[in-house]
Amino acid sequence: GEQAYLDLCRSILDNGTKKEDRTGTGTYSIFAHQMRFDLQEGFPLLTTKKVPFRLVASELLWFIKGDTNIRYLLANNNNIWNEWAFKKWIESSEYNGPDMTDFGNRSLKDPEFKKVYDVQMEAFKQKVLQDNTFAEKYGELGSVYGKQWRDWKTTQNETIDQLKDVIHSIRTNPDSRRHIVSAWNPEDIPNMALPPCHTLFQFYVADGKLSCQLYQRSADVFLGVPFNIASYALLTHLIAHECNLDVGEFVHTFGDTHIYANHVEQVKTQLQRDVREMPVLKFNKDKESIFDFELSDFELIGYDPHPTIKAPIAV
Ligand code: THF
Repeated sequence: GEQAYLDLCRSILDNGTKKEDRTGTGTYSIFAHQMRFDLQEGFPLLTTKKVPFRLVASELLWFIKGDTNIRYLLANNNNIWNEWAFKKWIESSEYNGPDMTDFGNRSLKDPEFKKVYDVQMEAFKQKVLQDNTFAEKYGELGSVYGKQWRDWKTTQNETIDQLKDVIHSIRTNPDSRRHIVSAWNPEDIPNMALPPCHTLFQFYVADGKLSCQLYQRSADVFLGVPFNIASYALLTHLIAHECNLDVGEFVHTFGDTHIYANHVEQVKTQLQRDVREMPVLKFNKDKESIFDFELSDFELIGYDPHPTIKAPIAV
């Protein structure tokens, strides 16, 4: 449960190697780790800080729809993917506003720049929401999760709907050892705003329960991982429901497991807090197919977390 997450944070702070990274922020990292969450014990949304479930759920519904355009997220007031679309926009030849090079790091260090950046980002968001042509071009993140899950293109130019197929295989052949969905499509990586961090997941059925294991190649332990745990837990609940199974375990396996240098103080704050009772997930069981769910179908009962801890996202 949550203690496994806190233990992981502690062990990275104690034993992590300082490395430089793509974003220029610097991280403390360890290589290869595994955590397990028994989904029968409750819904694994961290309680030692507030994790916005609404954002987790709308991001998952966006993946499930096969959508790769941030417009849907913006329409749901979800801003977690904005920076990656914005980056493509400011690097395009059509952008002629103020210089936004390295906007992530500069907006942290330079308050004057931050003001200019905020104006540009707000204008970008409004344009994606209001201008269809602009949204199609610049709201698009390319061949990210939704595309690979629902619309993987073969060399014969056929489409593979991995999510539909895996649900079919769980229902019809539960003992199969091939219940796999892969977001890692080497040929398509150049067309992605960001290569997938949660790379591949597998389901397993035993004793009427559905378990899921995720292999995550790169894990932002403070900001991303709490989202990722909740997201795959929710996905497991929905697929179990569609397949008339109970939920089993969510097993989270990691490659490069890191805490960004500018998240260390936040992690220390979180480690001083006591773990509270896990919430319980309720959802509209009248819906059968995972493709039919909307945000309003989900509800968390008894979520009483410690306050939010703010931290900058590395771009
Ligand atoms: N890039 C990095 N550096 N870390 C990631 O975790 C990550 N993701 C997705 C894509 N690129 C990544 C995006 N997921 C937040 C949470 C998840 C994200 C991106 C951002 C975040 O900032 N969460 C805040 C709340 C934000 C808000 O309220 O708008 C938080 O406090 O939890 C890994 O999948």
